[in-house]
Amino acid sequence: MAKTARTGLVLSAGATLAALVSACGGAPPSAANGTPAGPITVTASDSACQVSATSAPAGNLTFQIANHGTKVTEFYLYGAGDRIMGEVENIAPGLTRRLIVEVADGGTYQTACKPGMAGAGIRGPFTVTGGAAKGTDANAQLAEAARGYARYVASQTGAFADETRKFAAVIKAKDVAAAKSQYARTRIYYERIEPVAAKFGDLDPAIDVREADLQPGQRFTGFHRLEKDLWVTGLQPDSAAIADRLVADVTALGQKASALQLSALDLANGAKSLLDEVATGKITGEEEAFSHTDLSDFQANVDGSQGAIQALRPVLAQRNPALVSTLDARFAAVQTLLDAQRTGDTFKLYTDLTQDQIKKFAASVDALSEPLSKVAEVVAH
Ligand SMILES: [Cu+2]
Repeated sequence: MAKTARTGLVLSAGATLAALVSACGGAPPSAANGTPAGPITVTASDSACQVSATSAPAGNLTFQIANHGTKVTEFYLYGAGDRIMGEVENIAPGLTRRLIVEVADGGTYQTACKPGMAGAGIRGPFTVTGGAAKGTDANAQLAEAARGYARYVASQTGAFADETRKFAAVIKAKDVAAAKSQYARTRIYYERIEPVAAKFGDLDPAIDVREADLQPGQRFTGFHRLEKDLWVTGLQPDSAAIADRLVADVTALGQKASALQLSALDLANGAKSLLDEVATGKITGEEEAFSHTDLSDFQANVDGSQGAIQALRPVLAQRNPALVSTLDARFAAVQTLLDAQRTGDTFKLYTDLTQDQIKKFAASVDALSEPLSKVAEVVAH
């Protein structure tokens, strides 16, 4: 739950983003715009990421990813500086998923599979030929940043709805062990885009309110209510109803998010407010009072912040390259500390951290917050 992020993003409803999002999943590529007939196939395993072509003409690119491995995987197309051009989350073993991504500019890109959904992934070079010359028009760059982030939000809300339905199903089946193991994993998609979610009035509290923050008369619903059921009180007579309501709220969130129009400035503010979330909620262990899975949320907030910055990267690189270098170094420093607390595909519990480790986390987050707070000014200039 964001105590501070509610004012973090100023969003206006509009049709632009909806149109863009549906375009990503829309018409199949045609030979007319120079895109090769048929998708580029990606064969993913636990140790390899075979892509059937390493170049394509600019336009709509279609990747078809088959997961032949044993771990859940993701597929990304990255631009310079790991800007996310498109991604598919959550490809379970045995499944095939499609990614259609519009790449307008020729240049050097990278494909990546992420077995286990962690780390930098298995990378390969990918060249896009032709297309528009690299635009230096400031407004075009800012608009592309907003579009890039819109793609990110759409992929997160989609995966979030899928995972929440699975989480609700095991709650309703009274499978406490399965629900506990899915809890933190389900929440990461929310924590990555929480500043967006926080714009929709009562949805953020309904999905994510903490017990300690309940207002008089406010019903305790959402993830943290189920967290308490799973870890403290045991499943309650209304747990299934709470799970159903959560699915409905998460579905509503996805619909509302797809109709949003974001500006580049929204991205800058959102990136900063996600770090504020880390500082005020995760480093204190307040977010996950019962499960103590705070580091998983911490990682997701950092991912979300970095997602917004990656979308802004071409603008920032042109206007203030030193700021980009500082941001890269400080994101990397936070990530190094987080990586040190990984156990398997999750993290150590908050309650298992030493005071010294918590202090180091706090210092590295402060050090990252400082350059992040300058991004909005650079974007607005
Ligand atoms: Cu939260």
